[in-house]
Amino acid sequence: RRVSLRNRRVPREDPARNELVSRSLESAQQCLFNQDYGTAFVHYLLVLNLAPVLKDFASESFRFTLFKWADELDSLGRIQDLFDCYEQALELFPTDEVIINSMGEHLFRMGFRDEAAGHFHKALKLKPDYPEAKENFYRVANWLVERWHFLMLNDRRRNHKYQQAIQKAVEGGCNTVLDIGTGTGILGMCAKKAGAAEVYACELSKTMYELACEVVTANGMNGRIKILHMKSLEMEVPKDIPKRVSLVVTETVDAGLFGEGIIESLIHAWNHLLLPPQNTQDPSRPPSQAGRVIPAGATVFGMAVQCLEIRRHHRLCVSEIGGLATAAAGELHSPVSCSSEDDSTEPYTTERLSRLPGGYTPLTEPFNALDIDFNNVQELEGLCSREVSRVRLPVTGEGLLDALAVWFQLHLDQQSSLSTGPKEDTCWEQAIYPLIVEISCRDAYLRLCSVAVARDGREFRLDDCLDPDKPRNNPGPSGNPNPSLNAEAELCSALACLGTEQSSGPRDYTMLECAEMALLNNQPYHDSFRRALAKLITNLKDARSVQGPSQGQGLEVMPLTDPPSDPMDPGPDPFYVLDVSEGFSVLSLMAASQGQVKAYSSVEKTQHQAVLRRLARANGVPEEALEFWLNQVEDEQAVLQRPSREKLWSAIILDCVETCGLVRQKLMEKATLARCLLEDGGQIFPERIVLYGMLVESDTLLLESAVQGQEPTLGFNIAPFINQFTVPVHVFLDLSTLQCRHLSDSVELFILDLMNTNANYTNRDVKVQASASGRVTAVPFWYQIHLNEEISLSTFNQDSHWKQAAVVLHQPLAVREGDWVRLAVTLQKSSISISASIEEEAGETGTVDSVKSPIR
Ligand code: 44T
Repeated sequence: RRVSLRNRRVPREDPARNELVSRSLESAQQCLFNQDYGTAFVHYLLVLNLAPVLKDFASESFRFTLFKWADELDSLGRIQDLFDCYEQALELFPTDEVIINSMGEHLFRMGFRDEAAGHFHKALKLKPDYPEAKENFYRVANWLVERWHFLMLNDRRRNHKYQQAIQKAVEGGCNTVLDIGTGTGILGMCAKKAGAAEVYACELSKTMYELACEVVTANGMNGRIKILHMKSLEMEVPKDIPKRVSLVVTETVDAGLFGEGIIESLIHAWNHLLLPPQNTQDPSRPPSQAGRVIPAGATVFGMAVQCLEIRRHHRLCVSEIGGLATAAAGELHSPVSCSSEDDSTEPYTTERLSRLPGGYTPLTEPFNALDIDFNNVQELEGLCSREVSRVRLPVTGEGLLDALAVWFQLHLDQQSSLSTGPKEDTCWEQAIYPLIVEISCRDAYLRLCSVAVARDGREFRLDDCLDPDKPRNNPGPSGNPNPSLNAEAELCSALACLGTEQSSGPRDYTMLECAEMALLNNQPYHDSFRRALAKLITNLKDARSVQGPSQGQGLEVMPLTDPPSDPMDPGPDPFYVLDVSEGFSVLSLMAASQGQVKAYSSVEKTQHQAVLRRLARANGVPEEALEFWLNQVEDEQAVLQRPSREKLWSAIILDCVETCGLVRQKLMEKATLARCLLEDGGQIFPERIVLYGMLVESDTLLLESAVQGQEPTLGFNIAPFINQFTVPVHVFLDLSTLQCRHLSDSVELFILDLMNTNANYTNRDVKVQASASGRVTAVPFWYQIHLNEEISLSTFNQDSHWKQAAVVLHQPLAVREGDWVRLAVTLQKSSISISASIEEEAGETGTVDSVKSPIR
């Protein structure tokens, strides 16, 4: 689309400039035509900077050029250049939602999730109905405002206890307050409301900081609380706050207590931001002249547990996967139980023990692991250099030791505390320290030989500590002469000191994500694939043997040996199988082990490829039967375009459901492409997926998705602000343990046919009958994955590595038993939305409005 500049209004004053603009625009268009995007982009930049009046006219070609050039830069690994281009583009078009969204996608692919999320949010604010940005935003909103914010703000008891403690402190004389990690500003507002003269708050997350500013203004405290967008560790007196404060309030604690850096923050606060502590010998100093912290301290508890659910996410539990012996895989670890060079990995995961599918068995009583006084800076400073100590734990139940569960009590002040324990009615999760070695607990004591907790590439070994019979050849520098003394406090200092231990040297292991580990342990999954692949190959062999001679192929089925080197004797043509699963997958190897198959794996990491090679060797799969796709193809776009025409794929394995319970992005596009690359009779695995769902009433899901009005948040107006980050789809749900009432049977919601992508629809109305009366708050959903006509897998299954997801309805829908509910299901791109209404039956009109109940 070329347009002559003569028709455009360009300032006439400067003919040379006009000439330059005109020439550059022509060059830009010519380069675009020649697909020389880099040069086209530079020309466009020049044109639009010199003649902004052309922006409207050229915006579409400019964007097109930018995206093409960015993709090129991306595949060349020129990341800095890529982002520079976006920056330049945004200088010209600062409110262009398409450019902003696209930059977000690049950021996301590079792993800058928060920044990506910020871009999607911005694009969506500019254009609320922009579907691409919406889908992207929903997928990442969780990073921007983590879901626990909703839970914590909905937790009346926690809010109330904090409020009381703050109010008491302020009334007792602490009148200058700093809220560290203010989130939405709630604790700072409590202090102000209690009458504190000066209140400061800091928050490191940009999104949360901006939210806090909005919230504080909406609550009429604008200018009365000074909010700083910074980490408390960077704060200085008098630069950021005029003088030291008498009270620090904070809830910067995660499930493992220390994960948000509270120890470091408090040490810094005591040294730089707080007045000196009240001296117990000389209590004469008035509270306004002494510093203190809420919470005043914490007690950490631990408990050894057996838990299959934890085990299968952290270590390989099977000796055979889909017919392949696993012994040769070597040591496989989850990122949690194994050491890592990456400092950002934590030594624990978190789980709500009470909601673990299959439950857990305590193997010991809870033990007191550590007491910390947040008002004692010497103690805080000493914590990290404390020596590792030992503990003896009487075993109370027999079982396999899978993990240590850890939780804590937060002592807000002398009177009041909050507990995050597994038996508590709390929104908190517990920290899970998976243990590396499988140990049985047969008699009265744990028998541990080599149990360890690893962190940051170092290992904390429990062996010496826990085996009472083992001779102590190396008591270590602490050399505690009396191990029975205060034994429990010792394990804990052990926990507290995780990471300060010396490294026990590099070890030979491969790291897999928890979900990848659970996938390997998922035997039904692999057996199903094995059977489906075997069936396909048998069918194809039969088909070939019928038409065989005409194709010049042998009738006999021979195992694949060396690649046909002699052109006169091509041997039987192998069947080509491509596995494009994300992450680690052994499906390609399973295919290769069928014989007469040449399998391509899209496993990327060299360590993972090495595991597959080891497994291949150990299972007698010839080396050339397994290839790694990405070693050969630089351009990701080309992945599905091999092999050459005459060697079309017999099977392409697509990974269609993410662990979180959502359909993979671009699944249908991939299926369309894959279908074009299949040989006659070839197959895409799976050929079809069917979505199922059901009606449920679940308050838990509501509490996790939005702040439920003003009442839970101490009367402060917070909900409308943080609820901008509500997403309608909940992911990573354990449907089997979700606290909910089922209000219907499960019902088929949607079918995705991967073998005939044109046959798919995007909207569907489904009628489902309520089996009980109640309020429908959500529609959890899962998938039946059909590999072929006979073999299918459910993503809602005990052994599954998949979690489920749920659409939370915009407004709960009241139903009576027997009512018919109409679900309008939409699958746009790969994101699902569902709305529900009562199906009006003939003669029953007029009752519909009366059964709809708005949210509180
Ligand atoms: N999650 C709990 C952890 N911050 C709570 O940016 C419990 C998880 C949880 N700001 C399920 C349930 C639950 N200086 O906004 C955050 C964070 C900010 C700081 C300034 C600092 N030194 C810090 C440190 C952190 O503080 C806020 C709260 S952190 C609380 C984490 C419901 N899963």
